[in-house]
Amino acid sequence: MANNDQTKPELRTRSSLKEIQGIPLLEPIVTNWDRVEKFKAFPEDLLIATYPKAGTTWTQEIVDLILNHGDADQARRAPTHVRMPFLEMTAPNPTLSGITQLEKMGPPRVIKTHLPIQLVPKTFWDAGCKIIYVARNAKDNVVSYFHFDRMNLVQPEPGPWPQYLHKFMKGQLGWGSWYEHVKGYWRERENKPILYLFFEDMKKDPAKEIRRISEFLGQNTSDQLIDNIMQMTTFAAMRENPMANYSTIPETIFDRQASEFLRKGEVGDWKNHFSSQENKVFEEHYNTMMADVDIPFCFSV
Ligand code: PPS
Repeated sequence: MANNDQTKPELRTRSSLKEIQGIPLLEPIVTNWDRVEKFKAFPEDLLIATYPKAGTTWTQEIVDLILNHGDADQARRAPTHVRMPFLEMTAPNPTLSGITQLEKMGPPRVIKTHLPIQLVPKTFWDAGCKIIYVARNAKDNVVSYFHFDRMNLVQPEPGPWPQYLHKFMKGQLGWGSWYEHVKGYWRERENKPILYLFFEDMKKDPAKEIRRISEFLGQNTSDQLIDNIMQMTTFAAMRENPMANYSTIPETIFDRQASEFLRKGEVGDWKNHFSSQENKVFEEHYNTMMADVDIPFCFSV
């Protein structure tokens, strides 16, 4: 359809959600689910798994720099989603279709996924692939997701904030329940090769978390290199880096007038969004949902 309003990008049709094993996913992902199920992992592949908006891109950049020994030019060889494809994502544009990209790549591949642990294709476990899981506190996570859904014209319409928060609590957003997502990987972290990280720890002491990632990947990274990688992956540095800030995604998909992809990158921004009543209701529900685990989430630093 022609776009008569020159001030706004032409709106793409937002996807609806369909379910796989009770988990809501974008409809094109569900339509092409057999490709995800049949995917073949190499033992050298690394999976970076997160609930959406938990710090995926940041972790991807750190990993790519570690594997490339801090070579900034090498890490700028292509945008994030081309260097480290998004496994389950399917789109008409082949560079945005994870499996189409991955099938052209040899090992070792760094792969992004938002799938909850029970939907991770069995091939990753059979091949013994390492997995880095990043979790972010629920309140900041839902705020970040809300702004992302405002700007990503492929995601379902977020609607007003109060209803959006309700949907998050009910597990009705894309990729399902945050609560079950973080718990699923937490419970398996000692049985499987999973490094479980927290966004808030990365903010508090990035050098320490970069070192943990490096050791998990079996890399011998010097203190100097850790420091360089830390400088190259600050929020400010990544926001300026066109190969790490998703600025190559067209405005017809990412409406940057609505929000930036690298929006604030803070811990505690939820305080600017939750009313005191919302916070009270959320915490009661949170305590019930998280009563069966003791995951040390931190809501401010
Ligand atoms: S996605 O679409 O699920 O892959 O998004 P994801 O990358 O997981 O999450 C995006 C949020 O992470 C913030 N971000 C950072 N914070 C601090 N430092 C660095 N380097 C960094 N890079 C990305 C990004 O700003 C999003 O959070 P919000 O709170 O919306 O700003």
